[in-house]
Amino acid sequence: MRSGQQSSIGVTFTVPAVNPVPSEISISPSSVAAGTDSIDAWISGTGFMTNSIVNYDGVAMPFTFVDSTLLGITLSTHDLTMGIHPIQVVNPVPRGGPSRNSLTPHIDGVQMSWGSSSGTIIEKNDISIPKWSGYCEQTGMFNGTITNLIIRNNLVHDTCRGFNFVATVNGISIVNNTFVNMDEYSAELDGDVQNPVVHNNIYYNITHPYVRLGAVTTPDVGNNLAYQVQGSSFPGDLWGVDPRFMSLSGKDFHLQSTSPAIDAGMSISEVPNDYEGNTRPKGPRYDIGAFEFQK
Ligand SMILES: [Ca+2]
Repeated sequence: MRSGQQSSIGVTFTVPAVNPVPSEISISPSSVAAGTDSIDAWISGTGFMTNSIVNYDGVAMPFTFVDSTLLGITLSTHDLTMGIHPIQVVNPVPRGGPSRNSLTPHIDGVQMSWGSSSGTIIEKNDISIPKWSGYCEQTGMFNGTITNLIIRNNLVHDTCRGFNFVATVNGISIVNNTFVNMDEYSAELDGDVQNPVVHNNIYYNITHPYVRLGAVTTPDVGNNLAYQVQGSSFPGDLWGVDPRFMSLSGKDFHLQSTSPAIDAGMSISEVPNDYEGNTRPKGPRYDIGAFEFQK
């Protein structure tokens, strides 16, 4: 070999840039109330790219790229059904791939949060939020300061968790509702709850006691009908008595003519009618549950 006399052909070996694996840390807001028409939501994380894919419920959707740590999406009524909606960000190859963690924002049946309210009535809703992939969803979430809330004539069924209070509450009436097939309490009264009233409700197949009383002052609970419910009775309860719905499997929670809930309720001036607007009482006394039996 004669050193220094040979030249080599130049070869370029390119190492391609590798896309990051995205990571999602949070979404804001993480939950909204059912019935919301449209909302802008923001996904925070790392490794986002202009040509990332954002999957919502497993389907790619348009998004706004702010920077590698923030993406925006717009959710419409079509997207905002009750329950859980997984969100995952996927980056293109080379490498890239799906985010290591995916977000599970959710829709509660009802939300009253982070403010103050007085004189609110929640009525005539049909709330059903089946457990999704082991996640226990809430019928309702209540924060803030709440005065004189009435929850009446609602149907809550096939839902994991009930009305959940982590609030300062003075005056709440949960009256003449029908709760069916729930995995947890129909109501959890935590926070600072004064003067709660729980009357005239039907509880059917609840795998917990029908109400959990946390830091509660002067509760007035009783005269409800409970069937296949854990725990023990409150004063005046019809305990272990089948309410005889028209069709449990068909989700028809009207009462049969032989129902023991008929004329078994207390008179409650806060409940002048039923789920369908029929005047209460029909017959001599109030019925228990969301439907007043119509002869
Ligand atoms: Ca009646």
